[in-house]
Amino acid sequence: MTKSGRPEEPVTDRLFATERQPEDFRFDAAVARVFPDMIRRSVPGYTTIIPMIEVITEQYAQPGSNCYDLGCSLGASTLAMRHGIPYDDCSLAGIDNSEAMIERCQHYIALDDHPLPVSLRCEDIQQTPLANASVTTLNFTLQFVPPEARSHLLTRIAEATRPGGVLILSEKIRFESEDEQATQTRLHHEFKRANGYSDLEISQKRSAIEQVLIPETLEAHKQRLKAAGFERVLVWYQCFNFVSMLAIKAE
Ligand code: GEK
Repeated sequence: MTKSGRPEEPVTDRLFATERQPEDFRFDAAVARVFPDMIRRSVPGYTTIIPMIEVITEQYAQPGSNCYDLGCSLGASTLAMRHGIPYDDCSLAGIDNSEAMIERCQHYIALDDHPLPVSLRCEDIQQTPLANASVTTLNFTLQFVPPEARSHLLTRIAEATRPGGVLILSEKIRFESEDEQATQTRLHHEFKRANGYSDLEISQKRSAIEQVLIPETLEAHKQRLKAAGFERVLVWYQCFNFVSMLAIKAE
């Protein structure tokens, strides 16, 4: 924080640029500080997905409903939802269990002058109360929830969703075929290289994140979303091993 109480300006992600002791990745203050740069240079399609969350929200938000951004980080997807919601009687909540993220997120929400109030909650999305939802977003967050807890969370979301409401689910995925897994992973690493990450940064980040971010196949996601209570699941975006799905509850 600066003396005026504002977060320091976001900076270029160099967290893995020098050799470091292996340690699991955490969403701490150092990560929160570089997060806008880190996610833009690491996740293919992120800069397309965010504005499309606004478009999708506009289509599926329902008057008098609640909208949730689960794992909101610094609020990029929360702000997209805020701008997409066409009703002033909706409520919007951004939830993240990283204090460092929520603290900075408050600042970004305050800088945005849209009138719809946003409530930010520093909570675990596995326990956070959900009700009367029309649009819920999990933009690259479910992948950090332990796999054995994912069904329960998705079932809670589906139960809390109104008829015709949706879940936007973006995830890093893995592929059944070893060949495809190797090719898509190589292309993702090339994307990171093209965005200025060195081989050392790519390999150290990979080791730090592999026990924390557990990707699953597209088929596993689709089946679980349907079992959780969504009628239809469609992929609306894919670039390499990153996808975004729209899960729709029956009318
Ligand atoms: C964006 N959606 O910019 N409870 C609450 N938050 C969690 C949990 C949990 N159990 N597990 C992880 N998180 C954002 C990007 S980042 C994606 C989301 C990434 C939070 C974690 O603290 C982090 O802020 C976020 O989920 C994942 O559109 O870093 O690849």
